[in-house]
Formats: sequence, C-alpha cells, structure tokens
Amino acid sequence: MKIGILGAGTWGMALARMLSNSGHDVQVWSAISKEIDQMSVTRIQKNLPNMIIPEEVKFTKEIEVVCNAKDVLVFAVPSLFVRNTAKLANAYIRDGQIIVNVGKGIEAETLMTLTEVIQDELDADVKVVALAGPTHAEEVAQDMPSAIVSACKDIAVAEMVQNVFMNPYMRVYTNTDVKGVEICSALKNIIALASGISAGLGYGDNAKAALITRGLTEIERLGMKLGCLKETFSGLAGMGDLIVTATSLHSRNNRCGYLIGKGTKPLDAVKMTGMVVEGINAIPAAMSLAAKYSIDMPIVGAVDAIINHSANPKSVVTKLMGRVKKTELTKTPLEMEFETFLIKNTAIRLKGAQIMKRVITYGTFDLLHYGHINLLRRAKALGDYLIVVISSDEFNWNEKHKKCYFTYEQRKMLVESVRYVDLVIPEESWEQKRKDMHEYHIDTFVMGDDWKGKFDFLKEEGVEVVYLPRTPEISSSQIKQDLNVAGNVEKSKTNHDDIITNPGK
Ligand code: C2G
Repeated sequence: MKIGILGAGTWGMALARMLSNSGHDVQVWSAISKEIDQMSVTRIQKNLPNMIIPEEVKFTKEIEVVCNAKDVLVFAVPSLFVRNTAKLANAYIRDGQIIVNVGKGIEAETLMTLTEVIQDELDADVKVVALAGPTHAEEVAQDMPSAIVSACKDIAVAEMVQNVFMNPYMRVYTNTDVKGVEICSALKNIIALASGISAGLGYGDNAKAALITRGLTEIERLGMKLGCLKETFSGLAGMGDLIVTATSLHSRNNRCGYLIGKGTKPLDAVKMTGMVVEGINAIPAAMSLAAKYSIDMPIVGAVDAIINHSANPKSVVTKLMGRVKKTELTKTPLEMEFETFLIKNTAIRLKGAQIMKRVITYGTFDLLHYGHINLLRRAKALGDYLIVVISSDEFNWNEKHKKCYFTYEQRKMLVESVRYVDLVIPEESWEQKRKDMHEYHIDTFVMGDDWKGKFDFLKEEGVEVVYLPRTPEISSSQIKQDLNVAGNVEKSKTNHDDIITNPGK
C-alpha cells in the first residue's frame, strides 16, 4: 500500500519504519523542514537514537506530495497541531480517503476528539480511523511485541487498517467505538501524570495501582456518558494504554509527573522532559467535559490543581485520600437483584418454552414514582403480560383509608403509560384476588415485600406468589410529607377531575 505520514515525530517515525519493513511504500512529511533535511540524511529520529530509518522511507516538505495518491494517510502530529495540519492538507485530500489518526488528545476549545477535528477541517468525505493502544514508540522501533486498536465506525475500514498495520511484532484489534478509543487515549495521559507525581512524592506501587484503577473508572464514567462502549475501557486503548503509560519510564507524561512530584515547577518539568506532554494539553478539555456532563473526576481535578493552579501535591493527595466514602458498584443492590431475577427467570422461561406467562400485581400507585416503576419492571420481567390492578377511589377510601392525590382514572392513565404494563383493571375489594387469578389465567402474583406472606393463600389457586424487595426511601406518603402539601390534597383533587373527563376544556 501507498502510505503518507504527516508528522515526523517519535511515533510517526517508529510507524514509518514498521510500515516500510512490512513492505508498504512510505512517504513522510513534516511542517519542520529542518527535521526533514536532517532525517533524510542521518536516517535517525533524534528521540529514537537506536532506530535506523529504512532507506525505502521517502521524505517530502510538500504537504501536497504526501497527500497525493495514497491508500492511507496517517496523521501523526501532536494534538495541538492536528487542526492546522488538516487545514493545510485539505486542498489535497479527496473523497473516500482513509485517514488514520495516531495522535492522542482532545481539543480544549471545541471538546472535539482528534478525528473529529480532522473531519471538521476537511471538505472531502473521508473515512477516519483512530489507531491507539499500549505502544511506546521506543519499543515498536525495536520490533518488540505490541498490540493496538484500529477503531472506525465502518468496521470494514477498521479491518482494512488492521491489515495494513498488522505484522509479526504488531497485533491489531478492531473496534467501532472511535469516541471511546479517543477519550481513553487522551485522558489516560492525565492519569499517567498523576502516577508520575505520586512516584515523585515517594509513594509506591500501591498508590500507582490505585491511581490506575480509579483513573480508569473516571475515564469510563465520562465515556459511558458520551455513549461509548464499555468494552473499550477495559480494552487496549483503555486499560492497556493506561497501564503502559502510568508504569513505564518511556512515558513522557509519567516522567514529567515525576519531576513535578519532586518539586519542579510544571512548566520547567515540561521543558526538562524535552518532548510534547499530551497529558498537560488534555487537562482543560477533560475538566470541561467533566463539568459539562457533571462527571465526578477527582484524579483529573487533582492533576489540574497541581499543574494549573500550583496546588501543593502532598496536600492534594491528602484531600484525595480523605474524600467521602464511595462504592465500586455502579448499580444499586436492588438493580443487581432485579438482573439476577431476570437472568434466572429468562432461563426458566426459555427452558420451559412457555409463552404468554401472565403476571398480576395490585396497588394504589398514587403519585407514581420510581419505586412503583422498579416494582412494575421486575414484575414484567417475570412473564410476558402484566396486569396491574389499581385500587379504586372507593376501595382506597373505605378499605385502605388512603387519601389519594390522583383519582383512579388519573392513576390508571399514568400506569397504563408505563411500557411494562399491558392491562390496568380496578381493585374494588380485598376478596377479588382469588377470582382474578382464574378470570385472567394468572401464572404469577407479585407484590412488594411489605406484603410478604399476606397473599400466600393464592398458591391454592395454582399461582406462583412472588414478593419483591421494595425500593427503599421512597413512597407516596413520603413525597407528600416532603412536599408538605398534606393539607391541600382535598382542594387540588376537585379541579383535576374535569381535565381527565373533559380533556378539551
Ligand atoms: N412499592 C415498592 N417500593 C416502594 C413503594 C411501593 O416496591 N418504594 C411497591 C409496593 O410494595 C406495592 C406496589 O409498589 O407492591 C404498589 O404500592 P402501593 O401503591 O403503596 O400499593 P399498596 O398500598 O401497597 O396496595 O391489594 C393490595 C393493595 O392494593 C396494595
């Protein structure tokens, strides 16, 4: 294949060598013509002194030349120059061009990922691939075994790029979650800074492992809010790249963080690192994304405080360690219970190949709230058809001594609009349950476990009786109390009725 590489930096040149050794026809461009002059003669990239650039790799100073008639164009420029490079290349890029971005970062002003920036600048309709993973240039330059992800919305393009970059030393995996791969690639550099700072402070591997684990959780939290795939974060671009960046001294972000942890001023530390520290460039965008999507990202915030607000690293660590207690669970125990139910019940149903399993439940369902929905959702998961028997106003008043805010008609309309519910009928007496089981051919009777044991007699009617855990802390009466409107309930009841009965009014 004919490959054009824009950017003659460490990673760009390591890839140029690798692709050339795979037999591809490689041409490299850089905006810094001095670099081109030097490397085309010395065949050495200054940050990769042990690597010889193959003779077959050609160089050019004309961006038009590197873009012309190529099967794949690789953007290997630092994140801050991607937009400008795409602007320069725009005139020479045609429709259908496959573009592979290997830079890592997010644009602070627009919150765009680098493939989004490229597409934003190009007029042509191009196919953009994010190629990222745990691949230090220094090791790839020595053909040390590595793995990487080729991500493109169009899986066929991701696979074509997989074939171009695959070789005995580089295993390429495909993914369609471009956004997730790019979010990981950009934000893991910030966690690597944190890891370096921690080491610079004299902390050990425990702290490093904690930062990597919790750092990945922060990135995943943001990514899931942006609609990314969960698998991406435990994949090569996520966990893989985070481990290699946060633990290896090849990592500039790690090295730069180490100096800062030792007490060097951030700007001096960047100068001493001598190369682009993408983690620092990614902080503003990460902070804006966290704020925009109100995602809790304490480690990113801590690094921002140290780098951009000259906070003292040790006191930042003390604050991080002293934060409010948290859980690793992303679901409440109730949701976990529900999912177990679902799995168990689906297995039973599939085994029994039963159809139209009919479930019934009873209740007032006043001021419909998420506790009710949790109940209805789990009830429906136990079968295929859910009947909800709602207490009539008379039954509520005479039998349950409950004053409802909404009338039966209103409560019926609300519950009927819940997608788990198939039929709503009135509950007019305690005794109707036995009859209902036969009249509606019920398989399973469900109630919240505040009724545990009260309806076991229904087993005599041949139905399964299931009590589900109530959703704690919420109830209609709790809502009324909190809203402290108890006294006004009578007043508001009357003017609700005509809305339901004469909706046109
Ligand atoms: N529920 C729940 N979690 C909550 C509140 C209610 O799981 N936080 C469940 C209840 O356990 C019940 C259903 O939601 O299974 C409806 O609750 P209510 O409207 O309070 O019904 P209730 O007054 O218990 O009437 O003949 C049976 C009665 O009609 C039940």
